[in-house]
Amino acid sequence: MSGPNKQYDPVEVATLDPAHLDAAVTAAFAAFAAAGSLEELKTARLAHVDKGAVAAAKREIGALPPSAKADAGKRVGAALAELGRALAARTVELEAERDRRILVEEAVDVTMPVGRRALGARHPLTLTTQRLQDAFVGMGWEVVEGPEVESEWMNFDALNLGKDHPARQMQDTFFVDPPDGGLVLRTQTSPVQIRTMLDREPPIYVVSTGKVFRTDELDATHTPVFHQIEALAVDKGLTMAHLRGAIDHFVRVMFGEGTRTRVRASYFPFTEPSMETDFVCFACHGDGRTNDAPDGAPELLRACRTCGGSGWIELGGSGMVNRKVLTACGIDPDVYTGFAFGLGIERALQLRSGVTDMRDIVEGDVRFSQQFGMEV
Ligand code: FA5
Repeated sequence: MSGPNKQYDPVEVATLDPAHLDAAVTAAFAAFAAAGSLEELKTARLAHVDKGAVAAAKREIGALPPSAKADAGKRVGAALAELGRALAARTVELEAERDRRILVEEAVDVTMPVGRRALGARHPLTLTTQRLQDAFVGMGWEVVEGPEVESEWMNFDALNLGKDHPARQMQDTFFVDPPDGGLVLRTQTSPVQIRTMLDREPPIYVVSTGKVFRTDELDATHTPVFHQIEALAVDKGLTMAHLRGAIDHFVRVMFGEGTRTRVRASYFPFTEPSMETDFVCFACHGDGRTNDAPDGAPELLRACRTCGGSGWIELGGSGMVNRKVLTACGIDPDVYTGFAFGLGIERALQLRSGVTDMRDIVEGDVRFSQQFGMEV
């Protein structure tokens, strides 16, 4: 480094020597050309422009006598300008190379097969429940709900199922601990009838869906936890004809025009008279016999295993609301009449979609649900 400089002495200020400056510029050019990446070019710039011989020469100018400053300044300025141009040109080249490399390295082949993520969808049972509700809502009925843990009084007594009724026995009903505590897992959606009639004045047109529980074994047409839909109408002048009409309409909407159903007399303590609606067996189509029994098999083995040989499967029960039930709910049976029906929703899905085994509906295998499409 130089001290105070009274005279322009190129030896003492070696960096300002033209040959020295030219050599520094040439070395910088070589370093720029050798840089293979923008990172390396930055290193070369730091070494040859920001620091190094040319930067030192620039600093020395200040120490020169005024007469020498202009000449030295011009040469250093020209050298820096040359380096700036070379640096910019090399930057453009290296940026273009980097962009080309990125395009190759990060290319996306849009024709490659991708791993598809399955979309979620509603369970076929949910879809069936909503369709059933829609059939009633389309007739102007209202959807209501009731609890799954129900009082024995609502589930049985208010429905005229006395203490000695077989449905109250342990083999049918799940009792909530302690067993004499008066609570059960509801065995039917009919207690919602009671709750509704206690809660509002006629005219009443309501429908309720939900889980019910019975100590049944799991088989092709039974499960211990299943779903029912319950419909209740209470108004002036309702008759069995209205009940038949409502069931017919609902069966047509739900299962299509040609669905074969039959009604037969039945008994429910809470309806009088009562009837049962059956649909034709989806496995044997009504003839009560199976095709897969071996030749020469006894008659017993030829009976359809789905319907037990009758050719019909029970869809639900119905009837005119028993006068005793109307009275227990504070409705005058001399002024109002009512009808009610309750269907098994799993059975409705079996009928609608030809599901021969109820276990497929409850076991939760996604391959079963997928066959119903992806309605969300
Ligand atoms: C009842 O539960 C009455 N509450 C129905 C009713 C409502 C009658 C209103 C009159 C007026 P039932 O026990 O028959 O009735 O059951 C109704 C339907 O539930 C049956 O027809 C059947 O479709 C379905 N079901 C019964 N048990 C099972 C089961 N274990 N698994 C699947 N579905 C069942």
